[in-house]
Amino acid sequence: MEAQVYKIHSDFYYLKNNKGCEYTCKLREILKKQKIEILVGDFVELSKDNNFIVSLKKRKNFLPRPKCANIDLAVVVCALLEPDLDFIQLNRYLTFLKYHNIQTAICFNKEDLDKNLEATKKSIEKIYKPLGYEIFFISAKNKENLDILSNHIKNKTTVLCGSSGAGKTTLLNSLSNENLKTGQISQKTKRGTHTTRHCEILEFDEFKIMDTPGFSCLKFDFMLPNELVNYFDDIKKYANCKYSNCLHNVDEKDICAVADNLDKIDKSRYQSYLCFLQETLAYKNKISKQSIKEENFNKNSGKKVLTKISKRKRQNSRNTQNQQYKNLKDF
Ligand SMILES: Nc1nc2c(ncn2[C@@H]2O[C@H](COP(=O)(O)OP(=O)(O)OP(=O)(O)O)[C@@H](O)[C@H]2O)c(=O)[nH]1
Ligand SMILES: [Mg+2]
Ligand SMILES: [Zn+2]
Repeated sequence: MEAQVYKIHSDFYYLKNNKGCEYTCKLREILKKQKIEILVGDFVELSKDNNFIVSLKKRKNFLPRPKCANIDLAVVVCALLEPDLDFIQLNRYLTFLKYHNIQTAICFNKEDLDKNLEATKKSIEKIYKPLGYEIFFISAKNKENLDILSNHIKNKTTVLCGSSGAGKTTLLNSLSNENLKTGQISQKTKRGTHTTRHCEILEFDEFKIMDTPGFSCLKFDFMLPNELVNYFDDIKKYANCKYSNCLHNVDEKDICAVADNLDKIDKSRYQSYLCFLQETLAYKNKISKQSIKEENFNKNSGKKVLTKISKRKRQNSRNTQNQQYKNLKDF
């Protein structure tokens, strides 16, 4: 029988089939041996006695953070205030989701706290509307403007992403009349206090929604520097530079076409690009060193170096994905 994982807690997997029957299962040893990781949202096959997960069905997509699979829509929730809106963090989520090819909307929450709401809306829409994002301004706590959002998530499996304290659980509670635990913003750090600890799908008549723990340490330490611009449409459209390997981080207008058009690119978007670029450069540096070390080790130990293709060419998460698909096929 097929069922979907809606929660994982230590070694236990909580599942529901399409008739709404619930099961608590463990993983078959063979899946553990094959290092197949089952995520919330995965469709799996159960053993005859319904006590074990025996295989994983092919995924439509997946996210390594928050760990979940088979997502129709990601909604990035960010607070306008308390904590202050952090554009770099927001762009981090958006870039990451674009990399994973997941349709994304942005929900700007806590509009009740913003005294200059109209001006805020204008400046935000100017940046994110041209990028094609569906944008919502809401107050999850006061249940303001939730209609359009609930319409947008109808018949979809939606994952709520965003930093701790943004109001993801409050939003889920308001959309569904649930009463999941929410947390206060710390007076000291002005951040959330990591109230939600697990990823979980909640199923309602018209939608499925996943609450996730907020996290902040998402880094672009899996991507090569020249790839990053592909996830910044607003920068890429000007990236017709003198040298094809330009990383658009030089301040020389006759060399970099992006530098030449900086007045047309939003400052915080370009700042985010430069920030993530540093992380990709650090990654490239790290894997270059590693592959030189490995090549030297192989030479010194008399091993034949079979391939000159260094790890530089590889991307961790895509590799992991391919591996998982390969494991599935091998079943
Ligand atoms: N003023 C105001 N406060 C809100 C709103 N939405 C959420 N909050 C408050 O923000 C705090 C954090 O909300 P949560 O829903 O726990 O945030 P979260 O994103 O789930 O946080 P984690 O579970 O830690 O990732 C709580 O004190 C909420 O009452 C809102 O629309 N307006
Ligand atoms: Mg929460
Ligand atoms: Zn350039």
